[in-house]
Amino acid sequence: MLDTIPGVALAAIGLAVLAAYYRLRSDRPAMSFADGGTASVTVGLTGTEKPAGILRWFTTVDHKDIGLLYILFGTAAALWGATDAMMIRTELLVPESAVWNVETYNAVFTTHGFTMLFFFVTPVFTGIANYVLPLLLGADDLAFPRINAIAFWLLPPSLVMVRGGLITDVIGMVVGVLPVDVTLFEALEPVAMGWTMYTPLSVEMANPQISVALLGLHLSGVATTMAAINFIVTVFTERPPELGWDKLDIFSWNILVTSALILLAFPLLGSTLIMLLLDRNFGTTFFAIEGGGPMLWQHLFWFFGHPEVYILVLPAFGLVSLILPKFCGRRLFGFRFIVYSTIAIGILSFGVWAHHMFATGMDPRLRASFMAVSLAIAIPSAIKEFNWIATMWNGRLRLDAPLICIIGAMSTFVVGGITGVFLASVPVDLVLHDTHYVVGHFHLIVVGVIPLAMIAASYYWFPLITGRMYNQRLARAQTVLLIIGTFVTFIPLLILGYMGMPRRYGIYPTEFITLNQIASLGAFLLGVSVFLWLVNMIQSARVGPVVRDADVWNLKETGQFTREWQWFEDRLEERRGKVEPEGDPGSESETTRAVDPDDDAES
Ligand code: HEM
Ligand SMILES: [Cu+2]
Repeated sequence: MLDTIPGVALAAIGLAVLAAYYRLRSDRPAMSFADGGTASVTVGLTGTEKPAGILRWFTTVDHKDIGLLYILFGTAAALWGATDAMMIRTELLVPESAVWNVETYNAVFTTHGFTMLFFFVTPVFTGIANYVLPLLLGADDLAFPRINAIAFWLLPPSLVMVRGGLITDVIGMVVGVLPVDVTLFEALEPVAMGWTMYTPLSVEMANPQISVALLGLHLSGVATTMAAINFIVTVFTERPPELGWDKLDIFSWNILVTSALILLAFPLLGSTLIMLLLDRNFGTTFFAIEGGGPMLWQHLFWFFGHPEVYILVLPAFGLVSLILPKFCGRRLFGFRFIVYSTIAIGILSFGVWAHHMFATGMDPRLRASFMAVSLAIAIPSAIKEFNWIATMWNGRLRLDAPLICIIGAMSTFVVGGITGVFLASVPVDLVLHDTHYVVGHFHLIVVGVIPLAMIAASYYWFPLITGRMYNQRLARAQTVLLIIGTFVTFIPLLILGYMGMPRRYGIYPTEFITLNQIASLGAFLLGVSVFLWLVNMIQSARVGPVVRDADVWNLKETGQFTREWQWFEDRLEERRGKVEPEGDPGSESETTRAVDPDDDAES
């Protein structure tokens, strides 16, 4: 008792100092960057106040800039994770371990998973939401612009920590030619435990880089949670009064539900990672046999892990629901039911985690109940699919690149989703668990639905973001190639799984060779397709034809010219000098200029 008193006193003094500091701060005249979304209204915060050049990107708190940073970061991470994927598929071209050694193979599928799930999918969706959600709501910015910036800037260091082993390996090799001690670099090997980090393996592997990676994942979880809180508060507090819940657009609805899932799931992952760190470094026994045992890890991990798969996919569903009607010339069929199904998926997703553990020898009665809930979650998913199809029914379809992406996403979701329903059935899962069937199932979604929805968004909003148009023929060809590549890569994996090929092995019996080679061919098609997308985006952002009419997609005709496009139109008109720019007289000189992609985020 006695020794706690100084601690409590210290804490009290600390709090008092903090309180005094904030009192003082709040007495000062209003800061130009108040953490409220109203900053731009009250102080006329325009782009001209941003520092020029590269400094702008390091100091920005503008949601559009941060959105672009997120998208760039996520794309870069995706390319890194895709390099891993190409390495995996190259090794699997031949049955023996001929290309990489087994350790490298194990490391590569581990970092592939981490990079794609934590540093590609969620950051890119956060970026898209950052850019368009305030525009869709009619808000000036997110509720906490600075927290937004902090959340983003935590991601690059966490990626470096998670992938550290490879980086230190390369540094070690380069520095190793000089007469210096490289033991530290060599000690940190790439992690090779699988993205699910199952104990006891993850506790007992000596590689210290594992602990660094766990800290990196923890940090990325903090960043993701901060972004989620920001979105939740924004949707609740930054909506204009006339925008009721029934009028909230479908993408914002999906981001709201996704953020709620993040808020409930990621802190749990964070605590679980800390327990693993303690077990590894401080002799605790959370996951030791005499403690909670390896099953405790699996329960905690999958209680996060299953909601995580919906955290990944719900924003994609949001984009499909938002973009699809624009190219069908009709309103989204069953808007309400799509919202309800999103919420239902969100709730149910916390009740199915043990379907990842059917093969562990858990109580059969528990297994049965998890099977029932897992089968039930297919219902809201199917409701979405039916509503999308009904939206297209009798619509006037315009097969522009965004719609082709969306149709592709709907198709891959049918196969990806239904294969999941099979897995949810205990007797089937006992046969297929840990085979390539599971890999095929989830990749049809994480490579089919998710990137296709992102690319649909990129083709849909590219003119709004850059003020320029891309090469539409190339875009259509790229999308078709991506859809073909997805099926060519992952349908063979489903069959390989049925044939009994286990996942996470770099070596396999020769009877599996043909299907593996087809899958690798598909993966290279995917690579080509992504390359074409990249070329189109970069080249068009630089020299694509300038957009002069904001109604790029003829949305006015069908009454679907939504807020973000209205914002774009206002901005174009402002630039043309039809409308006096508000507030800052400094921007008057810009009014006669054509749309310049370099100042896309200025007004
Ligand atoms: C239609 C609803 C779905 C059902 C019923 C379902 C069911 C399942 C089941 C039972 C497993 C475990 C298989 C095993 O390891 O033996 C599984 C694995 C997986 N599913 Fe699904 N799934 C569904 C949708 C999704 C979606 C939408 C995603 C992704 C966005 C997804 C991603 C995954 C992933 C990543 C794994 C593998 C995790 C791992 O072991 O590394 N699933 N699914
Ligand atoms: Cu699951």
